[in-house]
Amino acid sequence: MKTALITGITGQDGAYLAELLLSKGYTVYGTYRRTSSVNFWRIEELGIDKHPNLHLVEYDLTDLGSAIRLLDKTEAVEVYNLAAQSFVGLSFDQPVTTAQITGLGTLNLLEAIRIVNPKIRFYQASTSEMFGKVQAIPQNEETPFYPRSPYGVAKLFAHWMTINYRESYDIFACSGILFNHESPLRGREFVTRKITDAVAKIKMGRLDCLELGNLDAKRDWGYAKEYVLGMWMMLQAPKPDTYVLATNRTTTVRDFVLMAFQAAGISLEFRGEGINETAVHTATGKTLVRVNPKFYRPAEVDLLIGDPSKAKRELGWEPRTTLEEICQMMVEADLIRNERGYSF
Ligand code: NDP
Ligand code: GDR
Repeated sequence: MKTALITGITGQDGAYLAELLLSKGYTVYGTYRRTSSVNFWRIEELGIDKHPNLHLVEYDLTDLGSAIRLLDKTEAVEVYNLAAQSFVGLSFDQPVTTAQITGLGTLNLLEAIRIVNPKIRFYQASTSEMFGKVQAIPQNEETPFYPRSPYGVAKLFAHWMTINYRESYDIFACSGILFNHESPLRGREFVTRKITDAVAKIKMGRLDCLELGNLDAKRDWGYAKEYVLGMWMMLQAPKPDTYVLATNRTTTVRDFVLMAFQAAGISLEFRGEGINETAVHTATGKTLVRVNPKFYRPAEVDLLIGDPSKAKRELGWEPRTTLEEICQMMVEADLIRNERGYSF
């Protein structure tokens, strides 16, 4: 059976992709970073951390030598590059680190592939953030890019490098332009999970009020488990290409807040405007959500909505789970975690 390498197995997508590939009989090498306390909670929650075909290997994206040794040692035939400094907000505070990890880190892997084995099939985790200040609605593979964050700029570099290595060296290098995808395994710094975790804490009386930034931002939110399947499908296609994965539906952060509280049986109503906007409990009048400008970004991506028709036509990929279902799943998972007294 095939051997695959996933960078960033400690992240949301890395965990789901590892689960998928193991279920297909792959041997999977998953990379993690050496830190003072490595966190494997996602693969533990999925129950795959002790799988005999899963091997965890230390790797830092910024080290070219490690990339070369990694490919040499694992003999992987498919490489999924999911590791990144992936938090847009942080990229404004740490633009250089973001460029080194998210941008140059990808180039290190592409170089390693060119040196070790150009027959490796490569997947690059590109993003709708590259569309930024959007030039068309909805966005597809032909839409011009206009990134609005150091993260988006770094990802755009990695995206074009992926295409450049495809065209220059005939490497089977795919770029998946994935729109936001969520799940109970989403990191708590991202807005959907921040909201569902807070809903659980408020419901249990452990938090009074949730503070958020821009409530008007619109995102095309899909289900992470379905998106990792799309990644795999890209690497099984007859030729390497670039694909958008999205749901073609967009929702404001404000509406996701309402949806999440509703999933926990709490009815809310928004009042006021701008930094004075709040959401109050319709029965008690208590303020449960307020705006804190500290969560605003120096430049914002106002509206994302993707057109996944190429992926449907050429790969047979389609999103199925609705945002309401994803939200319900996330709230339920956070209620259980908070009842148990721990939440990552
Ligand atoms: P996460 O933030 O959950 O995971 C990122 C992973 O990258 C973690 O395993 C992290 O390790 C690892 N990592 C960070 N820095 C380094 C480094 N220097 N060396 C090695 N590993 C590193 O991201 P997601 O799973 O949500 O996303 C996966 C990929 O897809 C990312 O590249 C992201 O930018 C991209 N993407 C995500 C979308 C989404 O909506 N989720 C949409 C479009 C693209 P550690 O645990 O140690 O921090
Ligand atoms: P995004 O996701 O930036 O789209 O990047 P995030 O969930 O961080 O933000 C979505 C929108 O919500 C607004 N927002 C807040 N965001 C956060 N994190 N915290 C808040 O309190 C808050 N209040 C409002 C943001 O301003 C933004 O408009 C994600 C990441 O997974 C990237 O790695 C990936 O490439 C893109 O999705 C597609």
